[in-house]
Amino acid sequence: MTRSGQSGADVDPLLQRAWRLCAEAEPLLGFEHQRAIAEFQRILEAPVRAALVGRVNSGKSTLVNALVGQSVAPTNATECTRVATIYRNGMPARAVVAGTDGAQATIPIGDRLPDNLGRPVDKISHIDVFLPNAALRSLELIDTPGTSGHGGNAAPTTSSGTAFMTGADGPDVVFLLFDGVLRPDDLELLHAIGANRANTFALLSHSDSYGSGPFGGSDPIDDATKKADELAAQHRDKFCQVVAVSGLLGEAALTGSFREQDARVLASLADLDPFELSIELASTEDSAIIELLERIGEYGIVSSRPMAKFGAHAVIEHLRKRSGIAEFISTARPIVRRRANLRRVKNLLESLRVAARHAPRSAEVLALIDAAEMDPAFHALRELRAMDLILRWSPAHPLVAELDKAISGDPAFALDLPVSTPVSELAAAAMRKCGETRTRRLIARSAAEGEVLTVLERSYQLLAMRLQGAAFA
Ligand SMILES: Nc1nc2c(ncn2[C@@H]2O[C@H](COP(=O)(O)OP(=O)(O)OP(=O)(O)O)[C@@H](O)[C@H]2O)c(=O)[nH]1
Ligand SMILES: [Mg+2]
Repeated sequence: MTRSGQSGADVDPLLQRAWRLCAEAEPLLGFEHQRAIAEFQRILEAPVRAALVGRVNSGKSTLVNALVGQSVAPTNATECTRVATIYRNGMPARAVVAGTDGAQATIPIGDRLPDNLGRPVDKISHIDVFLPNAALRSLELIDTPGTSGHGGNAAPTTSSGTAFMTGADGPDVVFLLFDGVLRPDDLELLHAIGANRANTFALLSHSDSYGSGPFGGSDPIDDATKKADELAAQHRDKFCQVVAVSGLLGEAALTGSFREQDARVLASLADLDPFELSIELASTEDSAIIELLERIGEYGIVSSRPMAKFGAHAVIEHLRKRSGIAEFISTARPIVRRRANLRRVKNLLESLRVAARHAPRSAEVLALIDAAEMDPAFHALRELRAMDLILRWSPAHPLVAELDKAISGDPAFALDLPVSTPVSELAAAAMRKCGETRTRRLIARSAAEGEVLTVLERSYQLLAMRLQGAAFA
């Protein structure tokens, strides 16, 4: 497993078991399914794909640039991205333009995807952009045209419709960028691309200009962060996380575009009081200040003025922290990977069951699938079903958060303990949780709650067994 960025002991047991199932099923399925099995295995090990969706100007392409660490995606204050574009690791840097007629044309790219793609946008299905880029090895990004644009399309695609986003190569996870208000077309879009709570992350974008902005009484990013927490509680049934981010600050900090001369321009504004500064920024004709405004916005200027005298590195570190992107990636990365693995294994099981129906040794293949489903490594699929059940019954139920933690596959997170907790203590805590969950199950208030607690009791039991094994290894 190399392309997925996972190797050796890091490989999710869920994927290892799925691989074994493929290997066991292949000889029983017959020659005509060999290619399909190879394809299943390719998908299991492929990097995670995240689609960035949202309205025009919500900041999708800016966030792509921040995540890639290179300003490769064109951005603009007016409707900009017209074609779904997949950013992936590969050499040499190039864009492969896939036409709606099936034709493909390769164009070399420099720092940024060119405006001229060689054919009209309505004749393009999508673009594959390859960049030699470490960040893209484990996470591929699909930048999409905004909804509610002039094209009036509710789908993040051009003429290819949503099919491109729902096939086997479609996204594993969805990052929805929004301003905090969930509109009917956002929901329509999420539905059309098959997004669900398990794989949808909501990003409250433009956090640096949230609320009353940088000259208001409070810090817009702090306000946006509080708002994101409220939205997470309000939309618990729709998103697995809601996080406030500023793509603009992230792009400036993570692409290396903020330079020493920018820090000097910033330092020249250090002595102005907030009122003078607001006037200066609103009326300036100084091209260096205008460029700085484009690069880091008003909040970037206001909040990083005190760091400017220490040089560009101090400003970059401040912008990086305030953007919320590095933090989002470090907390979301393991969840994203796990959610992708679960989605892929779920699809694999469904496809294998279909293939088994037509196979000469059908009963044996079905028995293999049943055995895999009973395997502790596949218990997370039961947790996912339990999640669907509780969400249908009571989206605000505290068991939703508990299941989220269990599904993560991360023992410390699942047990609400610090990451530094010794394995033996984690094992003891898992045993205790198992006992407590049994007691809770006995007094469950509904069949749904009882079913979820049965699944969770098994989750803690399996976790305890795994940790005990690790403690004695
Ligand atoms: N202040 C601020 N501006 C941002 C932020 N993210 C993006 N912008 C600006 O908003 C405008 C739109 O950004 P894009 O990244 O092009 O938005 P998009 O969602 O890709 O737009 P479409 O491709 O048209 O759908 C640009 O002028 C960006 O500089 C942010 O976090 N804060
Ligand atoms: Mg865009």
